[in-house]
Amino acid sequence: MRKALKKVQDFFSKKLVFFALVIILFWIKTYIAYQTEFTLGVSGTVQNILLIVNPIPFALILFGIALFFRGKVSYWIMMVIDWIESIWLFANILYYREFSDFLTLGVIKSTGSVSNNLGLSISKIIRPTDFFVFIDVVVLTLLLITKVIKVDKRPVRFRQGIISVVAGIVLFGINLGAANQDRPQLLTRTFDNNYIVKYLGMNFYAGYNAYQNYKQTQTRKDAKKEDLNKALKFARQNYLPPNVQYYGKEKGKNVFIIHLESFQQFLIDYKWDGQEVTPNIDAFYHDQNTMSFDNFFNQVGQGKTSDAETMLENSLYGLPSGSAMTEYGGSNTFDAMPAIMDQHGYSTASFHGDVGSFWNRINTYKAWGYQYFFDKDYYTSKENYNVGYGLKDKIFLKQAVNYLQQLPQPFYAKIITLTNHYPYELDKQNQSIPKTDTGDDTVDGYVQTARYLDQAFGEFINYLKKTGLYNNSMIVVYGDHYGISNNHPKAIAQLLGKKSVSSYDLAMFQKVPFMIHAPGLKGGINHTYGGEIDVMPTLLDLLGIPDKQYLMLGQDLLNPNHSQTVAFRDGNFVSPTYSKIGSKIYNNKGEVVNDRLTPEEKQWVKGQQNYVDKQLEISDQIITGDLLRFYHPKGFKRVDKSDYNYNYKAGMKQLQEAQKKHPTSLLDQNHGKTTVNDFSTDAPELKGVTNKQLYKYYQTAH
Ligand code: GP9
Ligand code: MN
Repeated sequence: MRKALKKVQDFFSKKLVFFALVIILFWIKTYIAYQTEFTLGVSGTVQNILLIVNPIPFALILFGIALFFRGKVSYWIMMVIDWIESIWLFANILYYREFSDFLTLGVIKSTGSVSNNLGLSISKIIRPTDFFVFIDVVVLTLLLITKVIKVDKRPVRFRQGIISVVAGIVLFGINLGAANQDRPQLLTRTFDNNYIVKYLGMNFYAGYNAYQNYKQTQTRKDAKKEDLNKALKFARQNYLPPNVQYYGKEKGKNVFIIHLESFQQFLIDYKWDGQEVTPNIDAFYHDQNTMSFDNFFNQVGQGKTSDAETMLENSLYGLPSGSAMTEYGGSNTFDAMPAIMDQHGYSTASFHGDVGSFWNRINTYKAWGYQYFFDKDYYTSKENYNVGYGLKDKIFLKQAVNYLQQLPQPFYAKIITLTNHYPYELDKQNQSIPKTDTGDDTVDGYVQTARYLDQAFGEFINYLKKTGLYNNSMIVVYGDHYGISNNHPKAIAQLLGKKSVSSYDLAMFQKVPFMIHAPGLKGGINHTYGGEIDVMPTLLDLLGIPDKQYLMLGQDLLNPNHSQTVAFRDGNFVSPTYSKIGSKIYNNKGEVVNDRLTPEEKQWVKGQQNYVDKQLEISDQIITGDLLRFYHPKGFKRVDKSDYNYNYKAGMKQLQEAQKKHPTSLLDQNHGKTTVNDFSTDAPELKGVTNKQLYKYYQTAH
């Protein structure tokens, strides 16, 4: 018996065996944490394999360092690394539980941890089982201290270290390749910290985040107050006073921002298979109280939805690459629309059926001053309630109204739909129009999901009509960006009934709907050229909120002097007369006119290009330099991020208290009787499902 024990002891006292043991234990616990502590949204074989494999490469590299050292030192290096790793894992588990996101260096370093109330609530977050991540390090450390495991004193064999580190690097290369295959542009577009961890692991995430943080700190450090002054000068030069005809017309009304995912202007009145594809949105577009713009362009870059949100609520552009929300949303200062509305007596809320971490909304919204963020955690979600990124629109909206009815009025509510998203998949029972027949698989489903979105929109508008919200709200509806990318010119041509499409056609294909509906607002089609950057000043003017003091790069679309040159994120632009795409200049018939322009016209194009370049450059400086931290707009109170907590319980508590303080919610007006039954849906998934089963928090306040 003793002999056998001694044999075991000898075995584990070999350095390589101990090394392997450390790595295997580290690997297992990381994987357990992945599965039990984080919601990474893993689906499909590739993602599942990557999740298993991804802790290994960096473990080999980091622990491999120890193999270059001899005796005790080598062991202690392994243990120190293991402790650091375990603490990092532990800290993330706690942070994630409260904030549904991974820790960032910004949070740790800056006032972040304090301002996120982390210190205060740690005792509430922690669970005894969390300490499982320390079991292996504690045991291994004890075994070493008590010399049960003996230190292998043989000389260093460098080959071992080299093999471990090189194997780690090669494995990481393979991991990264496979990840990029499954989710192209994973790192350049910076979607979500969950994605980085899911695909590349906690260690890579730590390094990546440190790098991003370094980049941010550098540009931030270099930024000066003078840069702000330059930006202010530009904004003031381009500022347009409101149009008196519209100023304050919608003052005090509830505001809806309805975000139609991937919805393009060409879908308006579009017919396929002899049917209108989106009859509800079309009717809304043509309503006599809807002001509809038919030359309104999306201006997003890689940040897609997040860029659209950034523009709409800050009148600042997204970044040339990546997403401003993911890269700067958690650390920057903003003077955003929700905060402004809040300071004018509004409740502010964003509703979305995806996890809160996507596009870093959960952090960015705090900086923008959203009081509530009703993300996926607030809704009942079953397997068949979801498609793609999250809840199907009908099921999402049907549940969203439960929170909407509780918001003290007036409110500013942003409703972000999701189902009409690439790759436009929809289960059979929800399809109500045949696919198009271009033969391009990623295009042909578009009309089906657009139809689904349209029906969901229709159901929501019916709810607003039934409950009376329709009559005391300004309803803004817009498409965030293209649904069919320029990589499908043939299919696009077919959909548009053309032989082929030119670069000019593709630029025009970037139009998305922008509509403002309010009772009493004179409707009609407005042909002004404009884009997402212009929404904020337009809405503030309609709401009668003075906005001259804000640093906005867009202009009120309702001012007749509105600059109609619309910038794209890549520096191209379109306008009612001449458009510049790449090196070509087009007239409004889509003809290339580089050689036909008069010197004056050439000068004009050059002037517009300067304006566009300047606008984009200043926007980038504002964001990468965090310039708004130097700025204090008159009458605006800076947002304190620690005032916000979007976690379900905190949110519900806040909502209940708000209703007590301001009993002006729809629910209050309805004497506490829920209005959720006013939302009728034909969602097949909800057939026979009772309110009690569906609503996560049924009849909360009363
Ligand atoms: C995810 C959703 C989609 O939450 O908003 O973002 P997108 O891919 O369109 O940028
Ligand atoms: Mn989108």
